[in-house]
Amino acid sequence: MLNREVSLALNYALNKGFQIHPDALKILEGVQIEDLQHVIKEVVRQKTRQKLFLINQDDLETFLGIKEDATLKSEFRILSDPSSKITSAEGVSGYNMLFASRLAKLKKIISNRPEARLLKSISSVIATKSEDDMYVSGLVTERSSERNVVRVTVEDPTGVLEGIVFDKDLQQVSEVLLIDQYVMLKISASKKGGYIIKDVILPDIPDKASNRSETDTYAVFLSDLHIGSKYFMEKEFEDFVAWLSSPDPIARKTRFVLIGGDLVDGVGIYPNQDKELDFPTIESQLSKTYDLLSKIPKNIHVVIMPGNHDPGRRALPQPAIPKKYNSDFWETQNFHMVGNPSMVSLNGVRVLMFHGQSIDDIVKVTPGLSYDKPVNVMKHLLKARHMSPVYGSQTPIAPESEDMMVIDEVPDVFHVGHVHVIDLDLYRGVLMINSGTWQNQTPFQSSVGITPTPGLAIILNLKTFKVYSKDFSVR
Ligand code: D5M
Ligand code: FE
Ligand code: ZN
Repeated sequence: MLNREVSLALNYALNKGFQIHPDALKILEGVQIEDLQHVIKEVVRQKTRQKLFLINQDDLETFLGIKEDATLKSEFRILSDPSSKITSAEGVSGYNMLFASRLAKLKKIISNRPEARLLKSISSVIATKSEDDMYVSGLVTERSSERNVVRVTVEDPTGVLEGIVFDKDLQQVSEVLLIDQYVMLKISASKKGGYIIKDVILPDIPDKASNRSETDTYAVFLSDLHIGSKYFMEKEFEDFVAWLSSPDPIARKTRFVLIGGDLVDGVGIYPNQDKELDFPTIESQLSKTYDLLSKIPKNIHVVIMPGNHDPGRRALPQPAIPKKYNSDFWETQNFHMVGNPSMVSLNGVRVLMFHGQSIDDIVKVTPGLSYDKPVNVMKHLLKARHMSPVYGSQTPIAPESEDMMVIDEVPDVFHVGHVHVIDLDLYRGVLMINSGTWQNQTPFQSSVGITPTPGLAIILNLKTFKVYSKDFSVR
């Protein structure tokens, strides 16, 4: 059904003896209502002068200045994806391999630091009993604060060492260490026995200039659609998808849409979820999702990564949403199904996508971090060079032989979701984006005090790194 304004514009042209190509009609539908009459009259006037009585897509695009830019680059590549590497090692030996891999990978990362040359194994440090400064590294196994001191215990394959932090500034760094996170410690043996921690060195990321696209191509960052939930904002999301086909100059240059997990609300994810669902099965939720996403123009790469509400497996790393639930996603040319976490390249800009499940564990135990500032948690992950360090809390972690949650390569953009709150910041040249949600506040979220920022799309110019947000929420 054409809306009234488009019908009026169409009739105006038909009455002047014009034919209108169906593709041109699509463009007219995207023009702002108040501009329609002006646009059609001008195009008719120009074409009458040329004595050409067919109005096609090209005429309108030229007039509106939105002609598809053939020089605009849109190169998509998947740089890393856990899906094919998932082996599902099992049990205790699996976890031993996982932690050995974590230690080896992070030790390699920290080896760029000058102090790393002085690293000794924990057993050899214990054996020497020297009062000189020494360096050890390992995974944090305990951390406690009491009576003005902070204690930290680390473990490497040779042994376990507990140290005490007296320095106030260093206590602040130590207090936010996460269990199972990798650290390097500068220590010395105290005269009374035990060890004093004199420095805490994190793997961290180096300061660097980011890779940029050669052309003004745009990418949109989304997550947490929760399709199937009663609280999914269908109308707003449809408006967003329609905007991608509109004459808006940024929409015309958008070539990437990244979805960072929780596409669907899932089934049996939380108690009594069935009462909050519009679509009661995974299959119906995914088919609704496909209907909505397949309206995204075909010249846009759509990257689809799972979250904790999507099917596949719950434990990290998660494989891409399996084909057996809905093969359409896998058979659509411009759709790219990736696991969680994945690194993709958009015109050379490297984007690390991670749903963000571990944020729950980290917020719970870390002073100063909260759900309303998710980028601060993301910065913590970048410093730790690990996306989900804490084992045995809320976030399930699979016993893989390789720890794929280590941040091996430093991205240009770190895209996370899960928290349902839009947030942005820059850390050492890395643009951190938390992409919010398309689900209204749920009763659960309101009971735990989470105020989401739904219905906003974050849009990045991949050349200038200028960030825009577009609000589709109806207030
Ligand atoms: O997560 C939606 C939001 O709810 C996000 O901010 C995390 C938060 N969340 C999820 N589970 C919990 C628990 N168990 N306690 C506190 N906060 C939580 P989503 O993954 O979309 O359900
Ligand atoms: Fe979510
Ligand atoms: Zn989530």
